[in-house]
Amino acid sequence: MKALLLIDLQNDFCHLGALEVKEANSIIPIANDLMSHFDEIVASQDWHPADHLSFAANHYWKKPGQIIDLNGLEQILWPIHCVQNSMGAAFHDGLNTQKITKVIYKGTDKSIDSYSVFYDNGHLKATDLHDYLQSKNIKELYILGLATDYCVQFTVLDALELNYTVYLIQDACKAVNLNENDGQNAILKMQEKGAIIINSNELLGL
Ligand code: VGL
Ligand code: ZN
Repeated sequence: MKALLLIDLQNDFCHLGALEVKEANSIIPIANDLMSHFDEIVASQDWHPADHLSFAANHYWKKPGQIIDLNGLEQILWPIHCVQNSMGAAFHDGLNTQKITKVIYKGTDKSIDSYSVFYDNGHLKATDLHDYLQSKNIKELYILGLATDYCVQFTVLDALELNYTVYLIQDACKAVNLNENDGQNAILKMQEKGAIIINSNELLGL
C-alpha cells in the first residue's frame, strides 16, 4: 500500500508567512491534484508552543539564523513560527484538507526541535507516524512539502532507515536555502541514501 505525505503546508511557510519559503504556494495546487490518486494522505503540522526554544525570540541576544547548542544538539534559531492554534500554523487556505486521512503534529516539546515527521531531532521520541503507516500496511511513501532542506530531508532520511520505499516529488518541494545550494544538496543526499526522485507529472498521468 502507498501513502502521500504532505509536509508542513502551513501559512507560516507560505507567501508572507513568518518563515516564508520562496515559491511555497506553487505546491498547493499540485498537492490538491495528487490527492485524488491516493487513498491514504497524511499531513504534518509544525506545531510549536509559544515558548519553543527553536525561536530566537526565546533567547537573550539571539537572532534568527544563529546556531546554538540546545541540550547537546545543534539548533538553528528561527523566527517565531507555527505556534499551536495560530493562523500561521493552520494549513494553507487553498489546500483541500477534506481528503487528509491523518494529521501528525511535531515540534510540540519546547526543549527539542523536530524536523522529521517520524522523530524529534535527537531521535528520542517517535510521533504516531510509523505506527499509523504500519497499521495501514503502507510500504511506499510519496513525499512533498516544506522545506526541502529541513523537514522534508529529515523525514525522507528517517523513512529510508525505516525501510520504506520513498518517492520524493521534487517539483512539489521548496527549500529555505539559508545557503544557496541547501535545497539541491538535500535532494542529492536523499537520492544517495535511496530516495527515488520524481516529478508530479509522472504521477498525475497515472
Ligand atoms: C521547518 C524550520 C523550522 C520545516 C520547521 O518545516 O522545514 N523548518 N521549523
Ligand atoms: Zn519549526
